[in-house]
Amino acid sequence: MKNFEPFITQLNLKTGSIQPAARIIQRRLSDMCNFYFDEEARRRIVKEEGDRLIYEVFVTHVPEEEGHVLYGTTIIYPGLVGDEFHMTKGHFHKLRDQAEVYVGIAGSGYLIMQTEGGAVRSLKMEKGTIAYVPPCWAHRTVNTGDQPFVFFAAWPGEAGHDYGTIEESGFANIVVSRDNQALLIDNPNYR
Ligand code: M6P
Ligand code: ZN
Repeated sequence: MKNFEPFITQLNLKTGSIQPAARIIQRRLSDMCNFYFDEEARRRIVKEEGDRLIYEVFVTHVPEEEGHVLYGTTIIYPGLVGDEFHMTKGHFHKLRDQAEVYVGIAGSGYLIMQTEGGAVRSLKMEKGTIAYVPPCWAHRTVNTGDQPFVFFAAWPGEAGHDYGTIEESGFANIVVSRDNQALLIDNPNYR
C-alpha cells in the first residue's frame, strides 16, 4: 500500500465505461440461476432468445486491501425476466461492517437493501442521486427504465463480496413491472 502511485482513470459519462479498467465483469442471464423470481422464464429466455447480457461492471486497478478504496461503474441494461426488471445479483460485504457509496450517472432504478436482522429499504436512484449503503446492509440495484441504468460505486478495499447469502435467501423485495409501472412487492420465494 505504501508505494502505490496516484493515478487517474477516465469515466465516459454517456456509457459508464472506465478506461483503463483493470477488470470488466459481464453478467449474463446464464450467470444468474435462481436470482430471479421466475426461474422458468429465465431458463426459457436463455434457451429461446440466447444468453442476454444483463449488466457489466468496470472495476479499477486498486488492491483489495485495508486502506484502499475500490471503485467502479455498473451498467444495467434495460429489460425484464418474466415481469421482474433486470438487476444485479446483490451482495453483503464479507466484512459486514463496511459501507459503500453509489452515485447515479444515467438512467434510473432502485437500490434495494436489507439487513440480516430483517430490515428492508429501497431508494429510488437517477442521474445525480448519491446513495449511502451503511455497514451491514446487503445491496442490489434494479433498472426500472428503458435506458441503461449507470452508476458509480466506491467501497473499502478489504470489504469483499458475499453472494452466497443472497443466492440462498433472495431479497425480501423484488421490483416488477405492472401496467407499465415499476412496483416493489414482497418476494414470494424469500426464505
Ligand atoms: C456496484 C458495487 C460493486 C458490485 C456491482 C455489481 O458497482 O457494489 O461492488 O460488484 O455493483 O453488483 P453485484 O456485485 O452484486 O453483482
Ligand atoms: Zn458492495
